[in-house]
Amino acid sequence: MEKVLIAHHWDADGIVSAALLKKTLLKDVEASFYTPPIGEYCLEDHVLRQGFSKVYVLDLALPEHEFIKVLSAGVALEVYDHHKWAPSSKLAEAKILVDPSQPSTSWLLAEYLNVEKGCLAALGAVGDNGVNIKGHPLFSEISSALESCGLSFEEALQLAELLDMPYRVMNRSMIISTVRKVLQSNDLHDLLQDEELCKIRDALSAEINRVLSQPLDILAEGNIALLRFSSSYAISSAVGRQLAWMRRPAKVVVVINEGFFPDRDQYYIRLSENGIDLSPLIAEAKAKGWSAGGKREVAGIVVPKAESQQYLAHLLKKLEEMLSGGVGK
Ligand SMILES: [Mn+2]
Repeated sequence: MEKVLIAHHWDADGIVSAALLKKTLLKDVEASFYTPPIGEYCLEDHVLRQGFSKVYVLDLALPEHEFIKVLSAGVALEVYDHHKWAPSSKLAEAKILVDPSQPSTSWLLAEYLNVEKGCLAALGAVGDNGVNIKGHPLFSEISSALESCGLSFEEALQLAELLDMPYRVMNRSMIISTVRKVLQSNDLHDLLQDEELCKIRDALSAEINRVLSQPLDILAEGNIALLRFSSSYAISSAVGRQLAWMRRPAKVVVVINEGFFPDRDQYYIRLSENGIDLSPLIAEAKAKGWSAGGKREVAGIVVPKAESQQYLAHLLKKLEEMLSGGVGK
């Protein structure tokens, strides 16, 4: 029998997209599921040594060489994605469907595979966009898809949040077991009560509250708020967002998790209000060979512990300069 692999993103959209593809197009096909190491956009070499005749890649804008690797191994490739990228001619043999106008890969799948737009298709869109999906041109369709299986919008938000839990605690095998749970559940309401996922959600929110209760350092004449903490959970972005959006203690929030990696500190920088552009900080960190990402208003940078103290001083000075130069702009 033909054996195929479904490689998918680790988040809620990736999980429901994998389940949707298996349920529809691959109903009678033996399919294995795979998600890359969390935070890394790659397919590990062992993936191509398992005799799969085809690899499906969902919701993952991998670097092109990863896709070429699949084709060079003589394995057929199908890609479905809503991130913004354009396949080059080197991928001509593959079937590639990229449509950034779609709110999620799950919705794109339903659209292009011509299957019923139900809860799974809608959940990915809710997962990727959160409450902002309400402003999407397709929202009324998405909301009727949820209604068709009796999920309220609030329940869909909660469910999508739960489906993100395995990656939030960096548990890769739980991502795959969650795909199976989605496939096995007859009523998605049951997943709202899933003990394993709810336990993680509660532990994470308790941890976020613990961290948020710690005192902030207010620096640069009240323009920069700094929060250093130690947690084994990947919560710096959640903590930074809550501070910047809800509490707005300063123009810029700097959050540092010293407890996630043994050898590196996680920096998360977010603006509470517009005015400066953080992207030079990202470029600067990348030039040092550090892992860094983000955009104008948010930056995530992973700094080796040996250099962290020096970097923090540099960062604060640089932010202060940017803030004084950027006033009124
Ligand atoms: Mn997505």
